[in-house]
Amino acid sequence: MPDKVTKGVSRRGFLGTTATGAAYLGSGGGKLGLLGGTAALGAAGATRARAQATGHEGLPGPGELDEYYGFWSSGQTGEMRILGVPSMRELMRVPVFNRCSATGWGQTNESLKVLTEGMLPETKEFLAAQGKKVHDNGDLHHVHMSFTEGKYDGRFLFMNDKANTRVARVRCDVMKADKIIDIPNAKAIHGLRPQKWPRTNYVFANGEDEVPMVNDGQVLDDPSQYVNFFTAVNADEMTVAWQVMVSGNLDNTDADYDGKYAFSTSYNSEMGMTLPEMMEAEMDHVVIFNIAEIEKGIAEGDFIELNGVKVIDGRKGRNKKYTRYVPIPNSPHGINMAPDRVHLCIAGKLSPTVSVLDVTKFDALFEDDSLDPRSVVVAEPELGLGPLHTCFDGKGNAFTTLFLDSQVVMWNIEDAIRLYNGEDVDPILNKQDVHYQPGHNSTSMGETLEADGKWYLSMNKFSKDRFLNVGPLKPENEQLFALNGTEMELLHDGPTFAEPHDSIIVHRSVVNPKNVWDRNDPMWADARAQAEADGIDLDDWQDSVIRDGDKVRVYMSSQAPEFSLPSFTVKQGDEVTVYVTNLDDIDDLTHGFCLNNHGVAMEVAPQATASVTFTASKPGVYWYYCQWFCHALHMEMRGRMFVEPTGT
Ligand code: RUQ
Ligand code: CUA
Repeated sequence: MPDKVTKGVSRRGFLGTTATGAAYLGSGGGKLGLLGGTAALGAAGATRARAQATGHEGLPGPGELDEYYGFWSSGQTGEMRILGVPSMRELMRVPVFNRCSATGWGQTNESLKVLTEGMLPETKEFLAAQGKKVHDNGDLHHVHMSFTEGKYDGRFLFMNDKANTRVARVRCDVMKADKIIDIPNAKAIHGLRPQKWPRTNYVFANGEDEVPMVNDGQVLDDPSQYVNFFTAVNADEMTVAWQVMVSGNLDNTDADYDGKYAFSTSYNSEMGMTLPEMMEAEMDHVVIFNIAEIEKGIAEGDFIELNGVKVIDGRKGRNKKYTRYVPIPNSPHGINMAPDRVHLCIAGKLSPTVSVLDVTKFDALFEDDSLDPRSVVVAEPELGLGPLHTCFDGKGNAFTTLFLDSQVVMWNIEDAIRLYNGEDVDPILNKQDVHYQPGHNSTSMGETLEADGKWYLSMNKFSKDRFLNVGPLKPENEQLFALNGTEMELLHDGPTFAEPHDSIIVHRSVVNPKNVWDRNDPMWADARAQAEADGIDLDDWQDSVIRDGDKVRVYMSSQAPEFSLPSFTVKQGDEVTVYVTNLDDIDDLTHGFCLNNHGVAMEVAPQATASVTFTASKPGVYWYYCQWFCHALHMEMRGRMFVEPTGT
């Protein structure tokens, strides 16, 4: 008997109102058609032209540098991207969870080490059964920088992989991932935020999907036995510090500016397994985690150990020391701490409201069991349909995306509190149409104590009719607004490939990457150690082909426009590792090593020593070449690998 399939679920029915229901269907909704693409594009184009003509201070001209770095997640592409803001020029793509053809990420020995070092044994076994070493996809939703005392400190960027339950760290000095870890017990890491105060000791990560506590197939369709995990990652060591078992699933997360609490939204407090079940309750919740109490509980042994991780029981009604559950309408999604250090804004998604919580009231909530958890709610303004995420200008105002309305609403937090207290005020300051269906938004430095209120970015899930038709798969769209008091001026409107999920906008004074690698960078430590073991001093160059049984190690250097080895010889069936050191010590002089018909290619940036391993299974002559354009004689930068047939 096939499983019963629930067909044709009417969201309209669940959402209550006709307008909401229709708009929720998104791409098919008539509402979108009503938003005049042509008129709006014309206005945006004119604005941009005007801004450029008048030399708007924010828009750098050709050759001029941007004032901000934008760090973008790419959703299902699995990479991190770097843009210049406000120009919105894409500057770099940093592969993290994805396989990258250009750089060899996912193939070089250096990247494979990063990708496999933090892997659980069960993942290794699983991948081996698929004939693979690593996952080559990821779903990177959230990128956030490390903090010191509530400000970005330019050390690391942290990010999640929802697809394969991982957390990664990117070094800001070289803009490469240096640690990727599997998170045990939890499934589908979604929300992720670093601790803001006193510094990023922890990175908090939400598990979105509920599964049996021991997920070995003994329990299957019995949701009463499903649990979910909130994880604290030790940010310095990139290991799991502890986990908290919770009720309901976990969506997004954030942390306060005092180092006391972290908090996560749950859209499925019902622990439902089907859409109707998940949408049953009018109220879901936010879970507040008391960090000091959890650390104390761990120290005192009040935990169970599960897959090597200390797990605290923070389920609803179990132990109010560790967690409190505050009811929030209705399937809440985004959770954003305001730079005023006090107000936490939780977007209602299926409720048109944003719930504002006062974090200074959380101490009392944990001290007094009898307090109504809702006593920490100080405002709940109705802002529009489908509120998803909120960001801040540092001047007491918030911006919330309205997915269903295809708008951003700018509102004042204090006015929302006065309204909640019965005063006759309208907290809404401005509403702007965006195109279309915004998810995340961000403001310059907006998630730090240095929020400067200069730029607002809307990351829109649909572009629909806004660009030339490129087939059934359309790009997404991003729109950048200049902020001036309560005015918002659209200055950029442009497509992005899957997907401008989330971003942070960081002042360039915080970020100082290197121009060339350090020869001794930890990234090349294994290669250098192997060279030393082979009697080769990489600083005093020797070209060498070392045979070690049926393993062959080939050492060569690259200096425009030549490889130091014009050819090398191996035998059929040898496992060959090629090490290339780029001796060029000049900005932007990257070489590559690409071996014909072997699926082998890697980037070798200035002063790097990159390596790649493959089996020379087919006899013949194979050219290798430099695949990063480096010199007028770049085409000539090539050499031959001779593979002798077995038996010669
Ligand atoms: S969540 S669109 Cu993956 Cu960032 Cu709200
Ligand atoms: Cu070296 Cu192209």
